[in-house]
Amino acid sequence: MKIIEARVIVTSPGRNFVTLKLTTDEGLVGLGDATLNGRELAVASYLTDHVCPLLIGRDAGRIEDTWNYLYKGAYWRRGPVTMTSIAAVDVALWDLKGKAAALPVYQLLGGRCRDAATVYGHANGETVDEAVEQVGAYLRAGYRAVRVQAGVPGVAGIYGVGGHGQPYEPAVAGLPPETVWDTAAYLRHIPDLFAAVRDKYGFDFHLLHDVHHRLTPIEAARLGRDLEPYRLFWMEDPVPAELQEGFRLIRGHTTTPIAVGEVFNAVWDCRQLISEQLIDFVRTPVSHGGGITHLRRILGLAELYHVRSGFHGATDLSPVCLAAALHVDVSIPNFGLQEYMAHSAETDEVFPHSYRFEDGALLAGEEPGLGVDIDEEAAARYPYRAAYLPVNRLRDGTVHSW
Ligand code: GCO
Ligand code: MG
Repeated sequence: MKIIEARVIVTSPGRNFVTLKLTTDEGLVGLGDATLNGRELAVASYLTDHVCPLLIGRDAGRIEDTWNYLYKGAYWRRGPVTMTSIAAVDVALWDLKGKAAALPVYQLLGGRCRDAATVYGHANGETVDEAVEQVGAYLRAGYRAVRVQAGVPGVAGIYGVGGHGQPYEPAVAGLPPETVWDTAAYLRHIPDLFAAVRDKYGFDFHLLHDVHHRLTPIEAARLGRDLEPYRLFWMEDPVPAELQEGFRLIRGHTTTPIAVGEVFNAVWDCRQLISEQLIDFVRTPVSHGGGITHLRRILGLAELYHVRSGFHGATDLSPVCLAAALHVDVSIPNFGLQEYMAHSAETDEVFPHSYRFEDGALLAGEEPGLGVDIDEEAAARYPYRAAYLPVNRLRDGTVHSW
């Protein structure tokens, strides 16, 4: 089975998505998600200008070989643009292999280890009361794990809060907005948020929190300790993770589990974190981590060190990526938890899919391949709009991690 066409589709049904579509001489179509929030067109160009021409005439069945061809063949290694592009090709090839075999992708990955992937939803609020109320809504909807974010008094535009009960969407149309950050106020406020949630709903479900790369290791150690009474499932991205040994300091002070990796794109970004057992969950998404092929390598290493999966699943990863994540989730032995933010109705219209939410979990679906399609007519109705993630500053104007 040979690839005869490789095309990139950019669409913005509420937010931007980049999709690679491969067609074979047998008339089968494979899809890969190539969305990199705020840098979408760089990946679109990398694929269109430098990768698609290399795919024409290639045997669609040679997934591992194609991965190595694109990774080693570029000479320049890693980086989010390169690895997102390689991931899109890899995922589209797995989709094609499934369709050619008339099997859902998880069957090609060794078959089911579990029926469905337990997910966590996002509760948020400007105030503690609003956030607590939203946690209740998720529990009533059947979720067994909930991430909670809340506004911090005096700190406007904080990460993870949609405002007035709205779902949270980080990218903003136009040029990047700026937000303000106050570490001391945050560290004082967040333990009260979790005290209020546990006080109202008890301990019979999982709670999570995303620090979003804003603390130093010793500050993160303090927060991890202060949150211990509330038994979090994980504290996410407590510090920027370029300095992997920095996590030793956090680890030495707290038993709150740590999840890291949504900005990683290769096993080399987390090799030390995993092999020194400095983290508990790895969050690298299929679409930024070199696809199903490379992500399975990361999870294979992680399994040796008792590290489990916790794949990124924000709305800036398309339904194609979410479906691919689910096929990995149900087929690996060391699954932890899957993030799930439901996409908008417009996004679901552009990407019809067979995965579905049931009883706090997502079912991967039984269709051959990934079980996601793209409606190109609908996609054409939503042209690309420039949109960026915010830039963050301390009160004195210093640029800080967002
Ligand atoms: C998460 C993430 C997102 C990211 C977003 C950036 O845990 O879901 O931190 O909210 O900020 O995906 O594009
Ligand atoms: Mg996060």
